[in-house]
Amino acid sequence: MNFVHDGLAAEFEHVTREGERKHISEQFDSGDALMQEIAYSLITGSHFEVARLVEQALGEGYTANDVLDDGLIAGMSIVGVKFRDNIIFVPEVLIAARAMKAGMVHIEPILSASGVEPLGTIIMGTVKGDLHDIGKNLCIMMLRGSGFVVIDLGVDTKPDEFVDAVTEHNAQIVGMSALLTTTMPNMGVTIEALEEAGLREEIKIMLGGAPVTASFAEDMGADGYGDNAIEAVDRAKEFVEANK
Ligand code: B12
Repeated sequence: MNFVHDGLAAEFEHVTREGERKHISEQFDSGDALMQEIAYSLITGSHFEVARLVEQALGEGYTANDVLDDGLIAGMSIVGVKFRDNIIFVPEVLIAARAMKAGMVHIEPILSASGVEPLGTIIMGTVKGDLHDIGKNLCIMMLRGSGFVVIDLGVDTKPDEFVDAVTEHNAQIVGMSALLTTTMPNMGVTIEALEEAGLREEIKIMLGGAPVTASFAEDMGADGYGDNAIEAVDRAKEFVEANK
Protein backbone atom coordinates (compact mmCIF):
# COMPACT_ATOMS: atom_id res chain seq x y z
CA MET A 1 0.00 0.00 0.00
CA ASN A 2 1.15 3.46 -0.77
CA PHE A 3 -0.55 6.20 1.21
CA VAL A 4 0.58 9.75 0.66
CA HIS A 5 -2.47 11.16 2.47
CA ASP A 6 -2.22 10.87 6.26
CA GLY A 7 -5.97 11.18 6.82
CA LEU A 8 -6.64 8.37 4.37
CA ALA A 9 -3.94 6.20 5.93
CA ALA A 10 -5.71 6.66 9.27
CA GLU A 11 -9.07 5.76 7.69
CA PHE A 12 -7.52 2.61 6.22
CA GLU A 13 -6.65 1.43 9.74
CA HIS A 14 -10.38 0.71 10.17
CA VAL A 15 -10.03 -2.04 7.58
CA THR A 16 -8.89 -5.00 9.64
CA ARG A 17 -9.88 -8.12 7.68
CA GLU A 18 -6.85 -9.44 5.85
CA GLY A 19 -8.50 -10.08 2.47
CA GLU A 20 -10.15 -6.68 2.52
CA ARG A 21 -6.94 -4.92 3.51
CA LYS A 22 -5.26 -6.44 0.48
CA HIS A 23 -8.15 -5.66 -1.89
CA ILE A 24 -8.67 -2.09 -0.74
CA SER A 25 -4.99 -1.19 -0.39
CA GLU A 26 -4.44 -2.30 -3.99
CA GLN A 27 -6.86 0.43 -5.04
CA PHE A 28 -4.48 3.01 -3.57
CA ASP A 29 -1.27 1.44 -4.84
CA SER A 30 -0.65 4.12 -7.45
CA GLY A 31 0.02 6.50 -4.55
CA ASP A 32 -1.72 9.30 -6.44
CA ALA A 33 -2.23 12.25 -4.09
CA LEU A 34 -5.28 13.65 -5.89
CA MET A 35 -7.12 10.30 -5.99
CA GLN A 36 -6.40 9.78 -2.31
CA GLU A 37 -7.69 13.28 -1.54
CA ILE A 38 -10.91 12.45 -3.41
CA ALA A 39 -11.29 9.18 -1.49
CA TYR A 40 -10.66 10.93 1.81
CA SER A 41 -13.11 13.74 1.06
CA LEU A 42 -15.74 11.16 0.17
CA ILE A 43 -15.18 9.18 3.39
CA THR A 44 -15.48 12.36 5.43
CA GLY A 45 -18.57 13.41 3.49
CA SER A 46 -17.25 16.71 2.10
CA HIS A 47 -19.47 16.76 -0.96
CA PHE A 48 -18.42 20.21 -2.22
CA GLU A 49 -14.80 19.15 -1.95
CA VAL A 50 -15.45 15.87 -3.81
CA ALA A 51 -17.20 17.73 -6.63
CA ARG A 52 -14.37 20.26 -6.86
CA LEU A 53 -11.61 17.63 -6.82
CA VAL A 54 -13.34 15.41 -9.37
CA GLU A 55 -13.69 18.39 -11.72
CA GLN A 56 -10.06 19.26 -11.14
CA ALA A 57 -8.92 15.70 -11.89
CA LEU A 58 -10.93 15.52 -15.10
CA GLY A 59 -9.52 18.90 -16.10
CA GLU A 60 -5.99 17.62 -15.47
CA GLY A 61 -6.55 14.69 -17.80
CA TYR A 62 -7.42 11.82 -15.46
CA THR A 63 -9.95 9.54 -17.13
CA ALA A 64 -13.47 9.27 -15.71
CA ASN A 65 -12.78 5.58 -15.05
CA ASP A 66 -9.64 6.31 -13.06
CA VAL A 67 -11.38 8.94 -10.95
CA LEU A 68 -14.25 6.56 -10.36
CA ASP A 69 -12.12 3.53 -9.46
CA ASP A 70 -9.12 5.05 -7.70
CA GLY A 71 -10.95 7.92 -6.02
CA LEU A 72 -14.69 7.49 -5.52
CA ILE A 73 -15.14 3.70 -5.37
CA ALA A 74 -11.92 3.24 -3.42
CA GLY A 75 -13.23 5.70 -0.82
CA MET A 76 -16.68 4.12 -0.80
CA SER A 77 -15.12 0.70 -0.07
CA ILE A 78 -13.78 2.05 3.21
CA VAL A 79 -17.17 3.63 4.01
CA GLY A 80 -18.79 0.21 3.40
CA VAL A 81 -16.37 -1.53 5.77
CA LYS A 82 -16.77 1.13 8.48
CA PHE A 83 -20.55 0.86 8.27
CA ARG A 84 -20.55 -2.91 8.45
CA ASP A 85 -18.22 -2.86 11.45
CA ASN A 86 -20.37 -0.31 13.30
CA ILE A 87 -17.70 2.38 13.20
CA ILE A 88 -20.09 4.70 11.40
CA PHE A 89 -23.88 4.63 11.14
CA VAL A 90 -26.67 5.47 8.70
CA PRO A 91 -26.27 9.29 8.84
CA GLU A 92 -22.57 9.13 7.97
CA VAL A 93 -23.27 6.63 5.18
CA LEU A 94 -25.88 8.97 3.74
CA ILE A 95 -23.46 11.89 3.93
CA ALA A 96 -20.78 9.85 2.13
CA ALA A 97 -23.40 8.74 -0.41
CA ARG A 98 -24.23 12.40 -1.04
CA ALA A 99 -20.52 13.08 -1.62
CA MET A 100 -20.33 10.12 -4.05
CA LYS A 101 -23.32 11.54 -5.90
CA ALA A 102 -21.64 14.97 -6.09
CA GLY A 103 -18.66 13.33 -7.79
CA MET A 104 -20.78 11.10 -10.03
CA VAL A 105 -22.52 14.19 -11.44
CA HIS A 106 -19.26 14.90 -13.32
CA ILE A 107 -18.38 11.28 -14.10
CA GLU A 108 -21.68 9.85 -15.36
CA PRO A 109 -22.08 12.01 -18.49
CA ILE A 110 -18.56 11.08 -19.62
CA LEU A 111 -19.07 7.38 -19.00
CA SER A 112 -22.41 7.27 -20.78
CA ALA A 113 -21.09 9.29 -23.72
CA SER A 114 -17.96 7.15 -24.04
CA GLY A 115 -19.99 4.20 -25.30
CA VAL A 116 -18.17 1.74 -23.04
CA GLU A 117 -20.01 -1.55 -23.42
CA PRO A 118 -21.95 -2.02 -20.15
CA LEU A 119 -21.23 -5.21 -18.22
CA GLY A 120 -24.92 -6.05 -18.14
CA THR A 121 -28.37 -4.81 -17.17
CA ILE A 122 -29.66 -5.26 -13.64
CA ILE A 123 -33.18 -4.71 -12.32
CA MET A 124 -33.08 -3.61 -8.69
CA GLY A 125 -35.97 -3.02 -6.32
CA THR A 126 -37.06 -3.20 -2.71
CA VAL A 127 -39.76 -5.85 -2.51
CA LYS A 128 -43.47 -5.37 -2.00
CA GLY A 129 -44.51 -3.86 1.33
CA ASP A 130 -41.04 -2.54 2.13
CA LEU A 131 -40.07 1.13 1.98
CA HIS A 132 -36.40 0.88 2.98
CA ASP A 133 -34.13 1.96 0.17
CA ILE A 134 -30.89 3.30 1.60
CA GLY A 135 -28.99 0.01 1.21
CA LYS A 136 -30.49 -0.70 -2.20
CA ASN A 137 -29.47 2.76 -3.38
CA LEU A 138 -25.94 2.22 -2.14
CA CYS A 139 -25.77 -1.05 -4.08
CA ILE A 140 -27.11 0.67 -7.19
CA MET A 141 -24.52 3.39 -6.92
CA MET A 142 -21.70 0.86 -6.64
CA LEU A 143 -23.11 -1.29 -9.45
CA ARG A 144 -23.43 1.71 -11.77
CA GLY A 145 -19.96 2.80 -10.77
CA SER A 146 -18.70 -0.66 -11.74
CA GLY A 147 -20.11 -0.47 -15.26
CA PHE A 148 -23.58 -2.01 -14.99
CA VAL A 149 -26.75 -0.43 -16.29
CA VAL A 150 -29.18 -0.50 -13.38
CA ILE A 151 -32.92 0.00 -13.68
CA ASP A 152 -34.15 1.13 -10.28
CA LEU A 153 -37.73 0.09 -9.58
CA GLY A 154 -37.72 1.90 -6.26
CA VAL A 155 -39.52 0.62 -3.15
CA ASP A 156 -42.66 -1.45 -2.57
CA THR A 157 -42.07 -3.26 -5.86
CA LYS A 158 -44.73 -5.81 -6.80
CA PRO A 159 -43.68 -9.14 -8.35
CA ASP A 160 -45.23 -8.26 -11.72
CA GLU A 161 -43.24 -5.01 -11.80
CA PHE A 162 -40.03 -7.07 -11.60
CA VAL A 163 -41.36 -9.40 -14.31
CA ASP A 164 -42.30 -6.53 -16.64
CA ALA A 165 -38.97 -4.78 -16.12
CA VAL A 166 -36.93 -7.90 -16.95
CA THR A 167 -38.79 -8.24 -20.24
CA GLU A 168 -38.79 -4.56 -21.09
CA HIS A 169 -35.06 -4.04 -20.46
CA ASN A 170 -33.90 -7.51 -21.49
CA ALA A 171 -32.08 -7.72 -18.16
CA GLN A 172 -29.63 -10.48 -17.18
CA ILE A 173 -29.75 -9.92 -13.42
CA VAL A 174 -32.42 -9.14 -10.82
CA GLY A 175 -31.49 -7.79 -7.39
CA MET A 176 -34.01 -7.58 -4.57
CA SER A 177 -33.71 -5.84 -1.24
CA ALA A 178 -35.76 -6.35 1.97
CA LEU A 179 -35.24 -4.89 5.43
CA LEU A 180 -38.29 -6.28 7.20
CA THR A 181 -38.74 -9.87 8.30
CA THR A 182 -42.37 -9.50 7.21
CA THR A 183 -41.42 -8.59 3.62
CA MET A 184 -38.59 -11.11 3.14
CA PRO A 185 -41.03 -13.81 1.92
CA ASN A 186 -41.99 -11.48 -0.94
CA MET A 187 -38.59 -12.23 -2.40
CA GLY A 188 -39.69 -15.84 -2.82
CA VAL A 189 -43.04 -14.73 -4.20
CA THR A 190 -41.25 -12.57 -6.76
CA ILE A 191 -38.96 -15.44 -7.79
CA GLU A 192 -42.06 -17.61 -8.29
CA ALA A 193 -43.59 -14.89 -10.47
CA LEU A 194 -40.43 -14.77 -12.58
CA GLU A 195 -40.61 -18.58 -12.89
CA GLU A 196 -44.26 -18.47 -13.91
CA ALA A 197 -43.44 -15.85 -16.53
CA GLY A 198 -40.87 -18.26 -18.00
CA LEU A 199 -37.98 -15.90 -17.27
CA ARG A 200 -36.17 -17.75 -14.49
CA GLU A 201 -33.73 -19.61 -16.73
CA GLU A 202 -32.67 -16.43 -18.49
CA ILE A 203 -31.70 -14.42 -15.43
CA LYS A 204 -29.58 -14.61 -12.30
CA ILE A 205 -31.13 -13.42 -9.04
CA MET A 206 -29.38 -11.94 -6.02
CA LEU A 207 -30.92 -11.01 -2.70
CA GLY A 208 -29.81 -8.67 0.06
CA GLY A 209 -30.85 -6.48 2.97
CA ALA A 210 -29.98 -6.63 6.67
CA PRO A 211 -32.20 -9.58 7.73
CA VAL A 212 -31.47 -11.65 4.60
CA THR A 213 -28.90 -14.44 4.83
CA ALA A 214 -27.15 -16.64 2.30
CA SER A 215 -29.18 -19.68 3.39
CA PHE A 216 -32.45 -17.72 3.17
CA ALA A 217 -31.51 -16.66 -0.36
CA GLU A 218 -30.82 -20.27 -1.26
CA ASP A 219 -34.12 -21.42 0.27
CA MET A 220 -35.97 -18.81 -1.80
CA GLY A 221 -34.35 -20.16 -4.96
CA ALA A 222 -32.02 -17.21 -5.64
CA ASP A 223 -28.62 -17.62 -7.28
CA GLY A 224 -26.74 -15.51 -4.79
CA TYR A 225 -26.67 -13.27 -1.77
CA GLY A 226 -24.72 -10.14 -0.96
CA ASP A 227 -24.00 -8.87 2.51
CA ASN A 228 -23.15 -5.36 1.35
CA ALA A 229 -22.75 -3.14 -1.70
CA ILE A 230 -19.28 -4.46 -2.48
CA GLU A 231 -20.63 -8.02 -2.48
CA ALA A 232 -23.54 -6.94 -4.69
CA VAL A 233 -20.96 -5.90 -7.29
CA ASP A 234 -18.96 -9.11 -6.75
CA ARG A 235 -22.08 -11.28 -7.26
CA ALA A 236 -23.13 -9.36 -10.37
CA LYS A 237 -19.65 -9.74 -11.87
CA GLU A 238 -19.63 -13.46 -11.06
CA PHE A 239 -23.02 -13.85 -12.79
CA VAL A 240 -21.73 -12.10 -15.91
CA GLU A 241 -18.57 -14.21 -15.88
CA ALA A 242 -20.59 -17.44 -15.53
CA ASN A 243 -22.75 -16.47 -18.51
CA LYS A 244 -19.80 -16.00 -20.88
C1 B12 B 1 -33.62 3.92 8.10
C2 B12 B 1 -34.68 2.97 8.60
C3 B12 B 1 -36.01 3.25 8.31
C4 B12 B 1 -36.43 4.41 7.42
C5 B12 B 1 -36.23 4.00 5.95
C6 B12 B 1 -35.76 5.18 5.10
C7 B12 B 1 -35.31 4.72 3.76
N1 B12 B 1 -35.47 5.60 2.80
O1 B12 B 1 -34.82 3.63 3.57
C8 B12 B 1 -37.92 4.55 7.79
C9 B12 B 1 -38.03 5.56 8.91
C10 B12 B 1 -38.85 4.98 6.67
C11 B12 B 1 -38.25 3.16 8.34
C12 B12 B 1 -39.54 2.67 8.42
C13 B12 B 1 -39.84 1.46 9.05
N2 B12 B 1 -38.98 0.64 9.68
CO1 B12 B 1 -37.06 0.82 9.57
N3 B12 B 1 -35.22 0.99 9.83
C14 B12 B 1 -34.33 1.83 9.37
C15 B12 B 1 -32.94 1.46 9.94
C16 B12 B 1 -32.66 2.42 11.11
C17 B12 B 1 -31.78 1.53 9.01
C18 B12 B 1 -31.91 0.71 7.72
C19 B12 B 1 -30.81 1.13 6.78
O2 B12 B 1 -31.00 1.97 5.91
N4 B12 B 1 -29.61 0.60 6.97
C20 B12 B 1 -28.43 1.03 6.22
C21 B12 B 1 -28.29 0.29 4.92
C22 B12 B 1 -27.03 0.82 4.20
O3 B12 B 1 -28.12 -1.08 5.19
P1 B12 B 1 -28.97 -2.22 4.44
O4 B12 B 1 -30.26 -1.71 4.03
O5 B12 B 1 -28.87 -3.44 5.24
O6 B12 B 1 -28.16 -2.43 3.08
C23 B12 B 1 -26.87 -3.02 2.97
C24 B12 B 1 -26.89 -4.54 2.85
O7 B12 B 1 -27.96 -5.15 3.50
C25 B12 B 1 -26.83 -4.80 1.39
N5 B12 B 1 -28.05 -4.84 0.59
C26 B12 B 1 -29.21 -4.17 0.73
N6 B12 B 1 -30.04 -4.45 -0.26
C27 B12 B 1 -29.43 -5.31 -1.08
C28 B12 B 1 -29.83 -5.94 -2.26
C29 B12 B 1 -28.98 -6.82 -2.90
C30 B12 B 1 -29.41 -7.48 -4.16
C31 B12 B 1 -27.70 -7.09 -2.36
C32 B12 B 1 -26.80 -8.06 -3.02
C33 B12 B 1 -27.28 -6.47 -1.18
C34 B12 B 1 -28.14 -5.58 -0.56
O8 B12 B 1 -26.03 -3.74 0.92
C35 B12 B 1 -26.34 -2.55 1.65
C36 B12 B 1 -25.11 -1.69 1.72
O9 B12 B 1 -24.08 -2.31 2.46
C37 B12 B 1 -33.18 -0.02 10.42
C38 B12 B 1 -32.31 -0.46 11.60
C39 B12 B 1 -30.99 -0.99 11.18
N7 B12 B 1 -30.00 -0.64 11.92
O10 B12 B 1 -30.89 -1.73 10.21
C40 B12 B 1 -34.67 0.00 10.73
C41 B12 B 1 -35.47 -1.30 10.62
C42 B12 B 1 -35.09 -2.06 9.37
N8 B12 B 1 -36.83 -0.81 10.50
C43 B12 B 1 -37.71 -1.54 11.15
C44 B12 B 1 -39.10 -1.29 11.19
C45 B12 B 1 -39.90 -2.20 12.11
C46 B12 B 1 -39.69 -0.27 10.44
C47 B12 B 1 -41.16 0.08 10.39
C48 B12 B 1 -42.13 -1.11 10.33
C49 B12 B 1 -41.44 0.97 11.60
C50 B12 B 1 -42.92 1.33 11.81
N9 B12 B 1 -43.45 0.77 12.85
O11 B12 B 1 -43.47 2.07 11.03
C51 B12 B 1 -41.24 0.95 9.13
C52 B12 B 1 -41.55 0.08 7.89
C53 B12 B 1 -41.94 0.86 6.73
C54 B12 B 1 -41.99 -0.06 5.55
N10 B12 B 1 -43.21 -0.51 5.16
O12 B12 B 1 -40.98 -0.41 5.00
C55 B12 B 1 -37.04 -2.71 11.84
C56 B12 B 1 -37.28 -4.04 11.15
C57 B12 B 1 -37.52 -5.15 12.16
C58 B12 B 1 -37.82 -6.44 11.51
N11 B12 B 1 -37.38 -7.47 12.18
O13 B12 B 1 -38.38 -6.56 10.49
C59 B12 B 1 -35.55 -2.23 11.90
C60 B12 B 1 -34.51 -3.37 11.90
C61 B12 B 1 -35.41 -1.40 13.21
C62 B12 B 1 -35.55 -2.23 14.46
N12 B12 B 1 -34.46 -2.60 15.07
O14 B12 B 1 -36.63 -2.54 14.87
N13 B12 B 1 -37.11 2.53 8.72
